[in-house]
Amino acid sequence: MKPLLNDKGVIARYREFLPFTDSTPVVSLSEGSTPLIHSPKLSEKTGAEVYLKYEGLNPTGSFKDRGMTVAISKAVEDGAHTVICASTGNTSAAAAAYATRADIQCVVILPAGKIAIGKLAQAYVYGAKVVAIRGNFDDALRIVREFGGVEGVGIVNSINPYRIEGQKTASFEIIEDLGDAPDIHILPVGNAGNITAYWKGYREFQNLGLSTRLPKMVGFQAAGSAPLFLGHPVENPDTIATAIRIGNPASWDGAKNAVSESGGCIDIVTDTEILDAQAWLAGNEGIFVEPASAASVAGLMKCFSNARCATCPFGAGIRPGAKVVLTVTGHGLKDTEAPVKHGGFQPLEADATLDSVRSVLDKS
Ligand code: AN7
Repeated sequence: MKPLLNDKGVIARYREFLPFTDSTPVVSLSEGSTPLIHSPKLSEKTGAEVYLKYEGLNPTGSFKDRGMTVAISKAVEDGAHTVICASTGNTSAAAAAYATRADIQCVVILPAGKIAIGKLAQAYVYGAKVVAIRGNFDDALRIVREFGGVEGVGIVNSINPYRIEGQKTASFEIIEDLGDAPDIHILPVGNAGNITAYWKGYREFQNLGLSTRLPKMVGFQAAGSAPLFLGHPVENPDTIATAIRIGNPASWDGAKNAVSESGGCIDIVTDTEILDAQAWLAGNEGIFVEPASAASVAGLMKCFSNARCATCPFGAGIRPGAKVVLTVTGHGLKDTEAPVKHGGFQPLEADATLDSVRSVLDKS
């Protein structure tokens, strides 16, 4: 039988831009190459040309797979028998899947009671050891850092630079799809690894002459978990968007640099704006993303409303026709409780006859 070709995935596509040698093993689930979907209704609403980078279509349902394929491959190369991470849910899902793929152990440290059920299920079914701590994500990451010196144990949070290396490939894909970098890139910010990675990717392709410009980087935090916006750590972060319920981001400096070097900003959206944007996107564009991801969409809408912040880097606003890319970071199916409750959904009830079904439909 012919060996399976490993010709898909972030490492296969972008190996020359990653810290790989010929002997680095490749642990991949064919992640990346996600669609950049034009959004006619967001474009119409804003006058900009809006695209969604739909990262929920990665193998474990979030952008974390891009960084994890690189981090786990390097961990295997370095002889790790176990990887460990703190997580609000998506990092742990990705770490568990890629560790299993590599035949190594995975330990995940999670804030008890604050992980969406779909993500928790992923950690279990992919075979991780799950430890729920009485504390928040920031406590979990502190504990993981304390594992740093243990022989054979690799940390796969985004404090591991290989995670950032993998995640920067999303910028490469966007440049290749659009033919150049967009004018503005909007994304949700939690631990701030992703905004750091995107900025790195955009700069690298520009330095290589593969794009001619750099986008302004605009990050949105949840109003109850907004340390970067406030300029200081938040001790008890809270938001319905549990993925970004983070009070002391590890890549604080990376986010600050991305924003100041690009001329962008960090702003906030409320939980209600997040849930409204999530429902709007699903109901208008047929794209279901998790609450944290909807922060991008809520943010774009805010940029075009009167609530736009006084220090808006775009002055009078984003110019008509500007190319705007929103990263929607995770799939909506990971966390269905909040949107179902928010929507107050109830089926129409009918007897099991055509007449009864037609009659309730007519009345609705
Ligand atoms: C869907 O899984 O931190 O600013 O532990 O899951 O790079 O942290 C998740 C973060 C946005 C924020 N959208 O990205 C974790 C974790 C979703 C996320 C973010 C996360 P960063």
